[in-house]
Amino acid sequence: MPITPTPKIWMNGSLVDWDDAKIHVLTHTLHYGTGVFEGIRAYETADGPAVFRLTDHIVRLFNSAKIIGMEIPYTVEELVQATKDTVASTGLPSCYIRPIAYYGYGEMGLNTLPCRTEVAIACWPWGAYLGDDAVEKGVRMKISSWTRHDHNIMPPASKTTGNYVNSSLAKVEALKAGYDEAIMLAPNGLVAECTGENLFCVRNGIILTPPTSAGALEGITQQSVSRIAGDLGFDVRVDNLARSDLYIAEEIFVCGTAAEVSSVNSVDDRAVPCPGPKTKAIAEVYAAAVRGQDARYRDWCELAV
Ligand code: PPE
Repeated sequence: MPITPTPKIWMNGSLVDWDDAKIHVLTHTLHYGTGVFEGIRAYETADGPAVFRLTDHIVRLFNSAKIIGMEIPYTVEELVQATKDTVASTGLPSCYIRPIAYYGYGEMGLNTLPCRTEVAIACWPWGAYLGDDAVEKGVRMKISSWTRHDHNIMPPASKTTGNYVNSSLAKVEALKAGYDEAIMLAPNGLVAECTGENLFCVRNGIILTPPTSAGALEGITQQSVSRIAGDLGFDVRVDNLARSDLYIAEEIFVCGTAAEVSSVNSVDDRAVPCPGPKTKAIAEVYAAAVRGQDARYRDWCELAV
């Protein structure tokens, strides 16, 4: 998706002009995929732009870094404030936010110990990731021929930039085959997640979502949606899913910061009822929650100014 420039990008402690936010071609992370990143959204609320679960996202950035042994030379509070400053500097009521911590120019070779971590935070307007009517119409899914990372190959719990080669391979394969998105299975064959979303599946009235141990990212939308589903009175459980569970599901939806809540209308050409009533109810509450319109979830909205 094309990027629309905004005035400023936060880089290593200060806001610089969009066009000046540059790195050297010998930047370590460009060569080895040794960065960690986040995807966050700010939404328009009655009180101004609010960043959805900002602190939780920044904490996860630090956890991603810790998993790969990277030290971030800032505190969580500093990067929370830096994110707010970046959003405020755009003047936009809502936007997508991309913080990234990476090893910069100056060291080469696989030993990251001497590398210095740099941090940048950019934001720009970004629309619906899986299409504007992804709740109503749903998306066509294909089980990928690519396997999700094994925990001892690339830890899937860390949003490491290099991990996303796996996601890109699966995404492009699915698109070229005429599908909208791919579902990734773990090395043991159980359902992990999608290329950039967590997955939920309804079977026998119970809403199930795969655990981190199956290779799913600890999704912040996944957690939010689970809480919302519980508050709506639904039975929600973290449990393993086989691909056959997907083929006979009563409903499937996927969720993520970029994708929000999107229905699935088929998996490997087996139709899934869509839009399902539980999916619709959850998507509606989520859309209100992120915009600060539901008092139960107001503390998830962190005002940018
Ligand atoms: N799994 C993966 C692999 C993933 O990348 C994301 C977010 C999720 C699950 C959902 O996590 P959360 O956003 O905390 O609910 N994917 C981000 C990047 C997508 C991209 O194309 O880049 C996002 O949604 O921002």
